[in-house]
Amino acid sequence: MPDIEILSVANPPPFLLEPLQAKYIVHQRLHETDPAAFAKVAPKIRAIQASGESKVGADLIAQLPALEVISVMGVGYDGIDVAAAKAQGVVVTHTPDVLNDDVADLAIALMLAWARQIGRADRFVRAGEWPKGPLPLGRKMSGARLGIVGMGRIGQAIAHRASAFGMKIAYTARSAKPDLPLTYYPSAATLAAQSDFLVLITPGGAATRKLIDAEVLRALGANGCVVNVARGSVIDETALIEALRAGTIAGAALDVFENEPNVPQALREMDNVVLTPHIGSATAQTRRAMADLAFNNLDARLSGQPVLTPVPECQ
Ligand code: 8YV
Repeated sequence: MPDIEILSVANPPPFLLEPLQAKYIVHQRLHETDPAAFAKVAPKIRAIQASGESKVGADLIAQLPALEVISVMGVGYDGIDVAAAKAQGVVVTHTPDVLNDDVADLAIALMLAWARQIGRADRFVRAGEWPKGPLPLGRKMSGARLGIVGMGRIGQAIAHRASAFGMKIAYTARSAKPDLPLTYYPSAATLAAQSDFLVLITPGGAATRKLIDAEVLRALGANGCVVNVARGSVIDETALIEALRAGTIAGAALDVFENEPNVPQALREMDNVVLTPHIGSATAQTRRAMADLAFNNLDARLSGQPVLTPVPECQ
């Protein structure tokens, strides 16, 4: 069998990189580290291995005439130019479903962490503040109004968990889902006006860029908390910082940011904000399941088999 060359544009975990290297010649970020060497192998590259955060633009795709598949280890693929890939006959795959539980768990954890001040309480005890007096009171999450922006698989998993907390759940999405027993609002602003917690779990990309802007934050109001487990691009980060500063909203719990891994200093200094470093799917169990699916998608295509989980545009 001829040696097959692939390009990794991300930094895959060992449990993905090792099986790839066992079967293929893997050029690890060669396009960035050594463009001259990359130009020589580019005509032979048949697959790209990417992550949910990777950027694979039309310019890179155009340099790879033998490319057959872009396999994303992640459910989000907003950094991939799917139209350019399709135009060149390249299939794009991702890893849906296997991460639903973890991302939904984190959304609930962030809401609880913010409402019950877990981070602040932990810092309070460690700093020896307790003997001086009690921590200021937190907020009750059970029974509160939850608005979910995006009602796909993960949105539904969040709703399922939130119902166990007796939350009053509503959502917005591109269209209403009449089979769900939840209240639908046609826009993020109308949903925000009826929410205590506004959880974002909509795909990133041009269609949702800065969807959560100053107007939506005003609608959420002074008692509201915005929780982002989607993409940083979904919030206007400047408007968010301004709203947090001015008390237009009560707080935020954020797992994703506009310019990861850089988090604005203003957010890092605020006490009414909970911050995590994009860990929605970051458990050993789920990352392994994602890696297996990413490998199997890439391998299927290069073996002439149908891929397992193409992105919707490639189905
Ligand atoms: C990861 C993600 O960041 O699935 C996604 O869309 O954002 C994540 O789970 C990542 O792509 C893991 O490789």
